[in-house]
Amino acid sequence: MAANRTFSIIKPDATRRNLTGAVTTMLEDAGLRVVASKRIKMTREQAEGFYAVHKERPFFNDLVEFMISGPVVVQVLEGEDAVRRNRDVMGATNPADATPGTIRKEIAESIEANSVHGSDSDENAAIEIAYFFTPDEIVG
Ligand code: RTP
Ligand code: MG
Repeated sequence: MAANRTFSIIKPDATRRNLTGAVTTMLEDAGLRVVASKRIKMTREQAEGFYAVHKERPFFNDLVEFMISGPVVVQVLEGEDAVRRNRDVMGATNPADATPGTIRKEIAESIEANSVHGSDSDENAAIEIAYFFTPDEIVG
C-alpha cells in the first residue's frame, strides 16, 4: 500500500513526564515519519469537538478534563499503511491489555492517561488532521 497519513496526539500524561521524545522515537522506530508537529494546550471547546463522537459515553467529561489538564503534542504521521501501523505501535486502549513493546504498555499510566491517541480510519485521519493543521503546516 502507498504511504499515507494518520493523526496522533501525545497526551498530557506523557508530556508531563517529559516523554514526548520517547513516544516520538517509538513512532519513528515503527516506520512512521513526523511530517507536522506542534505543542498546544487544547481549549475545552477543542477537546469537546475532537471527542464529540464519545459525548454520550460515561467517560466523556473525565476524558475532556484530562485532555485539557496539560500540554499535548499533535502530530501528522506519514508511512505505509499509517493508520494501522500507528494503532499497532500504540497498543490496546487499556495499558493493562497492551502487548509488550507498545507505547501504551511501556509508557501509559491508565486507560484514561494512556499517553497517545491515533486515528482509527483513513476517513477519521483526514478529519482529525484538518481539525488541527492547515495544509501548509504539513511538510511531507
Ligand atoms: P484514542 O481514540 O485515544 O486513540 O484511543 P482508542 O481508540 O484506543 O480508544 P477510544 O475507545 O476511542 O476512547 C478514546 C479515549 O477515551 C479514553 N477512555 N476512557 N475510562 C474509560 O473507560 C475509558 N475508555 C476510553 C481513553 O483515553 C481512550 O484513549
Ligand atoms: Mg479512538
